[in-house]
Amino acid sequence: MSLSSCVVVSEHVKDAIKRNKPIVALESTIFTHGMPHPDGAKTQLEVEQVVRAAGATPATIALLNGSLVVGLSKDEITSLAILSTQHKVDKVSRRDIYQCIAQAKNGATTVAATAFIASLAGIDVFATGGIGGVHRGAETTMDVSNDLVELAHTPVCVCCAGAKSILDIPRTLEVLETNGVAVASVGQSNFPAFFTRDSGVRAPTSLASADDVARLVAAMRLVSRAAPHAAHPGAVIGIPIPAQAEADAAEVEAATEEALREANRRGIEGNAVTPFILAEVNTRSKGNSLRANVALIKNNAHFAAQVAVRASTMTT
Ligand code: PSU
Ligand code: MN
Repeated sequence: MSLSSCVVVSEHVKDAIKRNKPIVALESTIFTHGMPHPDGAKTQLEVEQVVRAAGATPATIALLNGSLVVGLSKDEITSLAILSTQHKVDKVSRRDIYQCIAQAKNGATTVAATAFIASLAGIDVFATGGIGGVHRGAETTMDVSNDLVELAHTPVCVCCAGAKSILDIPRTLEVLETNGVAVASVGQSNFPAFFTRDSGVRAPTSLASADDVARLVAAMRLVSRAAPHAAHPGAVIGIPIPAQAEADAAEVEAATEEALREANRRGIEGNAVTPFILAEVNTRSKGNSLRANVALIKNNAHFAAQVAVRASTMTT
């Protein structure tokens, strides 16, 4: 193991970095642990296409044989998805990275691990479905996603559809505030709720367009450059799911309640909670949650690509 094999940036991403072209980082847990097979791999390849069509370079991030890879190829995305059906892909958040490298394993990166690896490669615009957050009942379980901690010291702008209603959204926003993370909703005053457009909770800032978000990214770059040795927080941008793709809130809520009870009954814990709930909600909503999930991730990828394109003209 050497430093050069630790972080591997693929040729197309290297080229985009060298030429100061816009790049959008994409995570891998969403398609290995967040969606059933083969929908996950299919969606990921389509999401990459959405990014390209909007003029940016997609960089899907994962650990392959213990290397941190930035910019998976189509074949690598497909084979990671297949390996995950054989339980040969770990869900990797920050705490799991060392062990995954040490054992030369394959790992699908969460928002936290993806943001960290993206920032190592100098990429600071990132699209995903939803971020992890404070779980319901966290006042006793203390289940707070590592995503919220990583974003406290990693200046990456995460474009997402908010946080799922499986989470406690007001407390998630509280912890983001505690951690100094910039939070904004797009086109409305309330933070979105993943499957539905409105969480009922006001976002600290509301921005009108990708242009406004690009200006925020430019400011984040400026501050990071002003104090290069300090840690800097990132940003979470909540983009509401398109109205025509919005799920039936009552149906998803009922499915979520049942899934949470089932998780409790089966004693599901730790990093298995989020994948379990996502799968249960999908089954119980008869695929409606998956359809909404696919639509919103593509919408976020399109938005993030526009942000990356605009931001690349604002900073050098
Ligand atoms: N939320 C989703 N889909 C996902 C995830 C969250 O709607 O796939 C994944 C992301 O990778 C996120 C991770 O970073 O779950 C959070 O897991 P945990 O709650 O264990 O921190
Ligand atoms: Mn957790």
